Amino acid sequence: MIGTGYGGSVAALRLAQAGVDVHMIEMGMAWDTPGSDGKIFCATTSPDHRSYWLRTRTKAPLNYFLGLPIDRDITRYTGILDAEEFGGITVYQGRGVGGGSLVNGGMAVTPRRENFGAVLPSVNADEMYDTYYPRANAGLGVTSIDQAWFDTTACYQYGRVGRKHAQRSGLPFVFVPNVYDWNHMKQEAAGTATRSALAGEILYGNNHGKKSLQKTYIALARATGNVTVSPLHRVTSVAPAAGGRYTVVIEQLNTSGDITATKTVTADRVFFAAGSVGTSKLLVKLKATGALPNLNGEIGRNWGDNGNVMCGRANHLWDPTGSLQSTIPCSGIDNWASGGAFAEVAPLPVGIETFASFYLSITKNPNRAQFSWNAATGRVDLNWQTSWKQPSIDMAKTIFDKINAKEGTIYRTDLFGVYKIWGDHLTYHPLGGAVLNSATDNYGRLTAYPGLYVIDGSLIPGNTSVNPFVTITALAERNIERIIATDL
Ligand code: FAE
Repeated sequence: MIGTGYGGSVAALRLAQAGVDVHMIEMGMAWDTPGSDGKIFCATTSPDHRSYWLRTRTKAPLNYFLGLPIDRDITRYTGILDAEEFGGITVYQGRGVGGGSLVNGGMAVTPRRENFGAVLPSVNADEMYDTYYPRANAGLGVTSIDQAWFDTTACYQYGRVGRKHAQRSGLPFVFVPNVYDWNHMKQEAAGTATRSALAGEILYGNNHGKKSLQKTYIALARATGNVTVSPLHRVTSVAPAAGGRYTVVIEQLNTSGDITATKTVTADRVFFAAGSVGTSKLLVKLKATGALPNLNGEIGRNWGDNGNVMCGRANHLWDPTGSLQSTIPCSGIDNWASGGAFAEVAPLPVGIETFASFYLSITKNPNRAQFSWNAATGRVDLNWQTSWKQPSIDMAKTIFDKINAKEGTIYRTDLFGVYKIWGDHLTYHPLGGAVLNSATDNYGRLTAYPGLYVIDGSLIPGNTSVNPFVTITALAERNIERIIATDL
């Protein structure tokens, strides 16, 4: 198993339960040991060496405040959040055992059924909604906020302002499920549990309360006794070996990112679960450099950013959003049907009153990019261009222009630079690059090479209409069930 995110964790658990010995290889750290401050993870407001993957300066997604840059120098370390830069976009990804579940907002959203045909056209929707989405939601520990508590707690004042503004403009406000333990959050608010969501923890990990994959699928997988996990190990090559097996080359890293050993193992089957970017980069390189030359021509294509775009709005002084904000989003504005945008009502947990409302929008951006091997640099490039975010901005404006007009408010221009409204330089939701029923068969098999599979976000062609990890998990549940039944 290459990678320990959603796809990798689901596949590891189900294979292990079927009696298969599974070796999970993860380039990031284990994240199971506290640092000198007694904490495993650092807070978003005070990033240290643990924050970023092999950087000497932080690269915060929201990188300005009041027009001033907020990034700071850090010691280079195998930190938890990778801000991977391509020509036209920075792709944020989790690094460590648990993948994106270590750093994400935990928003666990099942797409509306009427949108599913556009998300995964070759997949039977009845099976997904009857069996695999429920299985994924149960496995991830998804629950919803107690709405009576939402209505009264100080830490969701920003959510209530978001609701009021959406509803006053006639836009559909929705509550969104999450994997955070809501009882723990209530105790944080009451002062009876150590604060995590209420202490600004999120982007660089949550010390308490969040049910990351380490606590769900990976814990169950380890409990079978059939799973070994190797953190700080990075797969660099997979090639056919004798007897229908595969030779896998793995580099061991130290916490400075240096290679301390190179290991070669042989496997009966290899699952690419390195995430959309990780899997696409590996497959494109292996096809181009001759290790897996027969991979089909769709490898590396149909990559999208889930239409991510961010913005903030400046509220009136009578609409404070609160100095104490839970980092865990629990609501959104669903204008997908009429405007092509679904906006998370997101926190701005800086610890002071900002009078700002902040949003991450997921939009129906039709642009798709391609990964390609660059022989001159020995790297894989992605041809996404920043200007390709314009459709996303236009769709997000169907929500926020309307709210601003109704409220008599304006956009914040100090969060992404000086006089810059839109956070259009990034994505949290990379999807595609080895798309189902195109680069693979309809269950993720790389058919030119029996025993090689893709089982992560790279199977999904660029957009899920909502936050993606429930769909990645459900699709992995579907595919691994078929693979275990027919291929083992
Ligand atoms: P992923 O979770 O990225 O796991 C891949 C793993 O493979 C990583 O641990 C890598 O370190 C590892 N890896 C990569 N290359 C190699 C290699 N060569 N050798 C060994 N290991 C390797 O993949 N989604 C939601 O649904 N709701 C949210 O609220 C949400 N918030 C987010 C917030 C942030 C800041 C970010 C960055 C993402 C967020 N996401 C959210 C996206 C979500 O985390 C992402 O879609 C999934 O994690 C992708 O799952 P995969 O299994 O594809």
